[in-house]
Amino acid sequence: MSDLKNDRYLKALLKQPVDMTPVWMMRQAGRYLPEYREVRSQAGDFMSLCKNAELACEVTLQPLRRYELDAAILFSDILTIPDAMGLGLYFEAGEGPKFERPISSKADIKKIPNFDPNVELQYVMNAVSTIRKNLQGDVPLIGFSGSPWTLATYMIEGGSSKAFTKIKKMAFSEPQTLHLLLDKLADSVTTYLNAQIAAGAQSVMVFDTWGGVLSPAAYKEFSLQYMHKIVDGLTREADGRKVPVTLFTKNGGMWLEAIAATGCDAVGLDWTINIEDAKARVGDKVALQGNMDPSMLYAPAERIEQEVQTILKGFGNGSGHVFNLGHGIHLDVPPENAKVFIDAVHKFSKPYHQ
Ligand code: 1CP
Repeated sequence: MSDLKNDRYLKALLKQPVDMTPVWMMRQAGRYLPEYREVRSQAGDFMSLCKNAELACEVTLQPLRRYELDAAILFSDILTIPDAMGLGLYFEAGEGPKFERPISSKADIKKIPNFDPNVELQYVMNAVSTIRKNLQGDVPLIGFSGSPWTLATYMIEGGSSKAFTKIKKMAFSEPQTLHLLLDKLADSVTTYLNAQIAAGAQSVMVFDTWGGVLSPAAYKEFSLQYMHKIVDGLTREADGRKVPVTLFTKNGGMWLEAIAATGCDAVGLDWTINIEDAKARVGDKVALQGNMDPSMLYAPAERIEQEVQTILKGFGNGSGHVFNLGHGIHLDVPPENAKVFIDAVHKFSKPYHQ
């Protein structure tokens, strides 16, 4: 069994007793930190940073040097899978991710090559093992992937989108074609996450950033079904410890019961639902991760502390809560405000664990 100096993040995901509520931040490594911008400019472009295990490790550890975080998250991106599928990922300055060869037909999907995560995505596994080694057991390492639906939005739209017209057109006029792609993605995500676990990830999270743009029926058909398939195929134990799985659908508050029924260990919440209501609905089945509005980090220290206390009170006594933001930290947040947030979680949560 691996020795961890701080395992309260893994314990909370499994609803085992902890001394205080663990906390980490989605996108905790990134452009709001000057030391990240420095390494990023050294590396050149974003993908070169992801492909250099030493530098990816360095930026993963940066937020842990500043803050008392209870977990580290692999520095990489969800779009490594479509890149390995040959779509030609690139980043245009200020424009976010783009693909040279987006998917538009059944023929395109049939042409997608099968890939081995330990070959085409070996750079990710190198980053995982390098980070795990350098963490020296301080805190657990989270591995991650995008959900099949979220990955498919980028692959079909050709980049970021607001209305998702191309993928929805495919979903509603040619559903079998989209299912072919989603099924392939579910298999790829499963082997990719299992490879991350084999390389040293101690917990995994699936980011379904765009599942919430679907109707309830379409969400179940095109997103949740495939996340369920992934949960069923994951390695759930490594190094003599459980490997907890977290599913996060942004804007998925309406569907918590269905998400919890997949057999995942934890459900990620954005800020559009009260954690107290979420706990009443699914808290006997799964742990909850979340859920402060990331924009609260623009507020004065007292307001941030007040919000942390409100959310802690909403969850109430006992284990099963991993504190987080409801989505990624904004890139213009003052780094000292993130410290106020993290310290407040630890400071104010102790009474709930007595
Ligand atoms: O310019 C830069 O330095 C690149 C910005 C950047 C960063 C820091 C991108 C491009 N990706 C990342 C890292 C990243 N992406 C992490 C690292 C670990 C950490 O959390 O610290 C993670 C977990 C992701 C996951 C990711 N990428 C998601 C899911 C989570 C979420 O925020 O919703 C999504 C949707 C992406 C796509 C993506 N990659 C990059 C950007 C700017 C985007 C978003 C584009 C969009 O809004 O559509």
